[in-house]
Amino acid sequence: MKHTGTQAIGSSLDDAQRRLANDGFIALTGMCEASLVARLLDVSLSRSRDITAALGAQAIGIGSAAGFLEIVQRSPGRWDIPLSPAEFGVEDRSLPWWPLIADTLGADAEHAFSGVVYSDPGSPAQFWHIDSPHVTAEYQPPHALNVMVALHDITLAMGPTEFAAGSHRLTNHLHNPLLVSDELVYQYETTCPERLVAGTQKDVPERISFPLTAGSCLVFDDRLLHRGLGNESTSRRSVAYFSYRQAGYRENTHFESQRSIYPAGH
Ligand SMILES: O=C(O)CCC(=O)C(=O)O
Repeated sequence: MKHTGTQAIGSSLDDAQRRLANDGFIALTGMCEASLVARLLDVSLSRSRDITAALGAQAIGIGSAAGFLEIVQRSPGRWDIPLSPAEFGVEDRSLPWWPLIADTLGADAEHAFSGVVYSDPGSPAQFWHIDSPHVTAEYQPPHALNVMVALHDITLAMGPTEFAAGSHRLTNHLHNPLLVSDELVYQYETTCPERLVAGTQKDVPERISFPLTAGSCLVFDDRLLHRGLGNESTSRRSVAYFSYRQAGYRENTHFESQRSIYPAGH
C-alpha cells in the first residue's frame, strides 16, 4: 500500500482535471473552511443520532437493497445516511469543488446523492467495488464523480478510502468479457485490482491510501475501484459525500430500498 501526500487543487483546474483523468481520483487538501466542516459534521451527528434511535431493534442487512430509505449498512459497521444539500444547509453548486465538477461533467451537471458515511471502531475493510458501471465499450470521460469530505482528521488506523489508481480505465465490463458488472458494483470478495488485469500484460493498478486532515476532499470517478479500509481506531470515522452526475445519467444502485424506518404516516 502506498501512502502519498495529498495535493492541493492549486491554481490550475486543468492540472486537477488531468490528474482526475489519469488516476481516477484527486486529493484536495484543506479544501473546506472550518465552518463548513463543522456544519457538515454537526448535521451528520445529529441525523445519525435520530436515525439510530428510530431504527431501534429493526434488523438491517448489508447493502443498498437490504437497507432503508434513511440508512444503508454498506458493509459491517459502515453506515450511509443520505442528507440532501438543503438538509446540510449548503448549495451543491456553491461548494468549493464545484468548478472541478462543472469542468469535468459539464456546467449542467446534477447533484445525485449526498450524505454521510461513517465506520464504527472495529469495522472491517470493504471489498473492492465501483459505484456505477461503464456505459459504453469504448472509454468515455466520467459520467459521475464523488466528493468525499473528511469531517475530522483521518489517520490510517481509522481507515481512509483506498483507491486502485487508474482502475477507472480497467473496470469496463463491456470491453473486458472477463468482468461482470454486478461483481464490480456490489461488493464481491473476489473483486480486486489484480482481477482487472488478469490474462493481460497490463500492470496491476497501485493501491493508494493516505491520512487526511479535516476539510480535505477526495474526488473520484464513479468507475474507479475503491473501498473503505477497516477502522482499527477507537473513534468513529466520518466522511460527508456529495455525488454528481452528467445531466441525463440516471442509473441508481446506490439507494435501492423503498422501505422506511418510520412507521407509515410518520
Ligand atoms: O467508507 C469509505 O471510505 C468508502 C465507502 C464506500 O465506498 C461505499 O460504501 O460504497
